Amino acid sequence: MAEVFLGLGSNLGDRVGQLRRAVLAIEGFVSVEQVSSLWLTEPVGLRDQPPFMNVALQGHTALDPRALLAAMAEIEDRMGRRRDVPNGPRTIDLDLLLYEGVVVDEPGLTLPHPRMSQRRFALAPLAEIAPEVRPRAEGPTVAELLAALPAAEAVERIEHPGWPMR
Ligand code: PH2
Ligand code: MG
Ligand code: MG
Repeated sequence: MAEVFLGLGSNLGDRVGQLRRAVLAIEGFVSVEQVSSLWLTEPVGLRDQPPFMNVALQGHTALDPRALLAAMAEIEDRMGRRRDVPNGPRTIDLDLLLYEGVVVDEPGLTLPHPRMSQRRFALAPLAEIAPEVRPRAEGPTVAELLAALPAAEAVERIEHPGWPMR
């Protein structure tokens, strides 16, 4: 079993409900051990869209990275994710941030996630559950990456009656 870290985001419709549904679906193929708080985050990239809710989770899986990505994409499809606007609004976005020990850059598979080190909405939830993890063996920890980010887009940890899920 490999340890994996996923980032989840939603900025359309019932954001918390969709994040809950996504975690339940992910549990079909990842043994989920930790889920972060909910973070309310300012949109990055395409700025003129609703605020996101982002979370990170950690678990173990028997799937290899490509099979895991395919299973994640199937959940996105099932949950009505449309892919018309790059970086645009989405009901659910599931990103594979880290897969234990794998550093790779191939068509369709880049690990660690190529933009996670620049994104506060990915690092802030991840730092809650995995501050000491090093995305690259000799590189900085998640907490160090987060501390090194310029203060740009706003992120805020929020309390919500539907979170944590259990
Ligand atoms: N995802 C994007 C683009 N911009 N901004 C925030 N705050 N959160 C996201 O998850 C996000 C984003 C593309 O996947
Ligand atoms: Mg994403
Ligand atoms: Mg994505």
